[in-house]
Amino acid sequence: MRSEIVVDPAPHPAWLPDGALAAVGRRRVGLRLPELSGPARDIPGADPDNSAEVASTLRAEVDRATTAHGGGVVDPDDSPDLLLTLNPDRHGFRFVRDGGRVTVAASTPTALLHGWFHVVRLGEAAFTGPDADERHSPAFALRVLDHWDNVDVHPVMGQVERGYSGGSIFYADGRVRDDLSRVTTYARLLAAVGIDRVCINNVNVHAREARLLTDDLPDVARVAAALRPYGVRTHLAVSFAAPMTLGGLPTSDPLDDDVRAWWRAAADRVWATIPDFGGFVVKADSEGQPGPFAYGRDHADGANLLAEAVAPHGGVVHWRAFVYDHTQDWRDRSTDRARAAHDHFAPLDGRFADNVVVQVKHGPMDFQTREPVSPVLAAMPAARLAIELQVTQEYTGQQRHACYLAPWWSENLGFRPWGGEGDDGRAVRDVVASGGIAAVSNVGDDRFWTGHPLAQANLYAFGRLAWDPTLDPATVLDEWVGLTFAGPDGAVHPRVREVLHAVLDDSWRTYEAYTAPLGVGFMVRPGHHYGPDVDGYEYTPWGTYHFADRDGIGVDRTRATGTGFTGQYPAPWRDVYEDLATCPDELLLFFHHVPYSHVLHSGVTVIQHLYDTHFAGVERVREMVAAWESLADLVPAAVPADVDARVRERLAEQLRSAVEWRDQIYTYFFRKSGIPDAHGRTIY
Ligand code: GCW
Repeated sequence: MRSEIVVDPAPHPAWLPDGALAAVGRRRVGLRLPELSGPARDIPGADPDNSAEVASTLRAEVDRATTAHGGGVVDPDDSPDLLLTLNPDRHGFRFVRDGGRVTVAASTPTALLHGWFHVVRLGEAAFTGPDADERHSPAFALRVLDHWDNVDVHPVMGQVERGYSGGSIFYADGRVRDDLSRVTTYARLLAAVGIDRVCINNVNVHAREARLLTDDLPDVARVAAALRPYGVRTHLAVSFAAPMTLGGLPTSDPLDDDVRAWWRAAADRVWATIPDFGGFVVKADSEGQPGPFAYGRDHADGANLLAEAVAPHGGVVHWRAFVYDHTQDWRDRSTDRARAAHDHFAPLDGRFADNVVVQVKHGPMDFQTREPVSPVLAAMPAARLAIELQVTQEYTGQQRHACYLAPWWSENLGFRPWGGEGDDGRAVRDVVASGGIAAVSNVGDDRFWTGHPLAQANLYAFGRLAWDPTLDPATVLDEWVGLTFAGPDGAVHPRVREVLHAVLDDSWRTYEAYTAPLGVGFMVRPGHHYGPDVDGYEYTPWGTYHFADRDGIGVDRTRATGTGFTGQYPAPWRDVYEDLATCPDELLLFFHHVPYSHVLHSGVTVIQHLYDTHFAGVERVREMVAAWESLADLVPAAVPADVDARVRERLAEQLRSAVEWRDQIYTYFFRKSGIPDAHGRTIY
């Protein structure tokens, strides 16, 4: 039955198959959009919201849905089932249901488009149920997806750095693609979850990519034009050394007048070409990227230089706080990479211009499966901070493993840096309200967009949490299933729903169970970061060590005897993490070096926990495989055959890899410690 799989060459519809629009498409829809001026690009700067263009997208969306499903576009005064109307209103959109009729009102076409997709997401439920009057607006003003895409194929990192979904949707053959229709389809998917900004090139800006800012600006304008119909604005990652490498100046010193003038002129040209351009993203003095340190300046000097250049255009600068010494001597026990971002940035609080957003990775290390929340997020009250997440699964299975990350992100966003009592009980999501949220995209030119079809759920969830970080990850997953697996009539087979929850709800904890234990992190193969290698990074310059010896494991980051990292947290966490008695089990080895015999709060020893979780993790992967297998009779009626084939192939690899992780970790730590497993399982 499954042997003949016909693969559709068109990109997979992800969460917008035609069936997902059945409920709205069956209705009589009215649009009240006053005449809007011509496309913004004809009148530079005249209409940064691109009202006319997005409004015509909205009309086309309504036409497409109603034509497909038998509804129609009707006069807005002829009692439509759904009325979409532009109204001077506040931020976001208003949703009113009155006797089963729905009105969505917003002040801009982009907000109205988000409102339209809100109704799409609700499906039939939008039109049933009690009368309602709700306001919806995004929790974060800035919601950005960062692409680590290279124009040229990089000899080590390839077309997309940490990309696991084929090539780039923006670039091929060393240039911006001629056909950018797929970029517009991407923008549509993003609009459906409320994302409205995309940075289109890698933060590691190589020589070729640097030129996007100058010579290639017309091509960047084409990308911006492809994103614009869905209200998505374009950002560029730029090189701090650009005044020298592109401008021929003798310096990039942020306090040099010629350098300042160069950046102002560069920004003027960008906005003259792309009036709705968003801003610049910068990785400076990090992993070999140039930065202000070369001139004895600091990151505030560097960020403010660019901020000054983009300010006249209403632009923003996302300045990354991912700054640490990647040429560390592993023998040097006093240097702690976890401390670096706080050491560099906390003292600069108060010095960043208003249009600088300091973009902070969620954890102090590097997108690990488990880390504490970065203390920088609690240390810069005067700055606009953004939290940076990684949708691309560099350290979480590289889209070969199913690993639904929303529960992890949700924990980070809901974390209370002051413990819930101090500072009005604010959570990370409140701290970053003005700076927003950014994430590294997991999208490429793969048919399924994300390599693993189920990794689409991560992109969807990022968008939804960027809009409302209080959403429950299981509910978000349910929305994603409801849209993605909608049949032509909009319905999803209940078993598909059940199975996807069974496979994905706990998949992040499952991944954690069979990989590096108790927050210690890494243990991955150096370079590509896939698969286990316990000592892969142990004697390297990267600062990512576990310090396992025959007696114990973990990094002592206490104030009492370690690197003092715990002291970067405000109370109560500085003390909670410092003390073995209160440090949460899942972060134990991030903060403490303990003997293998140390007894966890859970009642088992560290070594027995490590043995047990690795076996349990593999068993859970087997259950995931079995759960997916149970859908076989629903292929292709309720699960497309090509999706099924790809998921099976990935699950088989996940199981193989999980077994490899289990056997290496288990064997390594038995050999190291000599402590037998209480359950006497096979050791190699
Ligand atoms: O996680 C690390 C990655 C690098 C990446 C870097 C960063 C773009 O291994 O590939 O570089 O983070 O966030 O800058």
